Amino acid sequence: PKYGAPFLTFVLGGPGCGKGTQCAKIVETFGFKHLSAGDLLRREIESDSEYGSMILNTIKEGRIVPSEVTVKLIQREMESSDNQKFLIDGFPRCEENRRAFEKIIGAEPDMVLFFDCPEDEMVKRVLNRNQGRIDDNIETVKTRLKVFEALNLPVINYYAKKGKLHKINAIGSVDEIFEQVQPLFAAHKN
Ligand code: UP5
Ligand code: MG
Repeated sequence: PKYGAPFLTFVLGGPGCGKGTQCAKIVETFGFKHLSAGDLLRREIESDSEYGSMILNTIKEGRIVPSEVTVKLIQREMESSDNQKFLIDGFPRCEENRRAFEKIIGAEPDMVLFFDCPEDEMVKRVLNRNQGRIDDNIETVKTRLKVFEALNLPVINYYAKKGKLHKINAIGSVDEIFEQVQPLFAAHKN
C-alpha cells in the first residue's frame, strides 16, 4: 500500500529544449521516477498495442496522441512504481491533456518546470540528435514547434497563473541549466 499523495512535477518545453537531459540529472541527484510521455508512447509502438500504428502516425506528423491513451500509460507507470516522486516529461501538451490527467488521476502537479529555449536552438538540437527518431526531421520539427506554440503554451500560461510555474533559461551548457533546476528540488535532497 502507498501512503500519502505522490509528489508530481510536470516538465515542459518545446521539442529538443532539453527536458529528457535535465530529467536524467534530477533522477540522479534527487531520486525521482522519470516518466517521459514520448518514451512511453514510443515503447507502445514497439509492443503489440492496438494503438501502435495510430501512435506511430501521430508522432510522425508531430501531432498529439489522444489524451486517454497517454494518460492510461502514465497511470500504469505511476501505479506500478514504488517511488512516489514523479517527473512527468513532455505532458500535458494541450489543455485537453491537462484536463484528462486531472480527471483520470485526480491530481494536479505540485510544480511545473518550463525550459524556455529559442526555436533556432531547439531545431539545431533536434536535428543534431541522430538517434533515429522518426520525428527528428525538418518537416516534422516545424509541425512540432507550431503545435507547441498553439497548444502547449496555453497550458504553461495556465500554470503560471496558478503560481506553479518555474521558467528556466534553457540556453547554456547542461550543467549551467541544471544549476537553475537544482534549487527547485532542494526539499527533496536525499
Ligand atoms: N541537448 C540537451 N541539452 C543541451 C544543452 N544544454 N546544450 C546543447 N545540447 C543539448 O535534448 C535534445 C538534444 O539536445 C539531445 O541530443 C541532447 O543531448 C541535446 P533532449 O533532452 O532529448 O530534449 P527534449 O526536450 O527531451 O526533446 P524531445 O525531442 O524529446 O522533446 P519533444 O517534446 O519534442 O518529444 P517527446 O518525446 O516528448 O514527444 C514526441 C512526440 O510524441 C510528440 O511530438 C507527440 O507527437 C507525441 N506525444 C504526445 O502525443 N503526447 C504526449 O503526451 C507526449 C508526446
Ligand atoms: Mg524527450
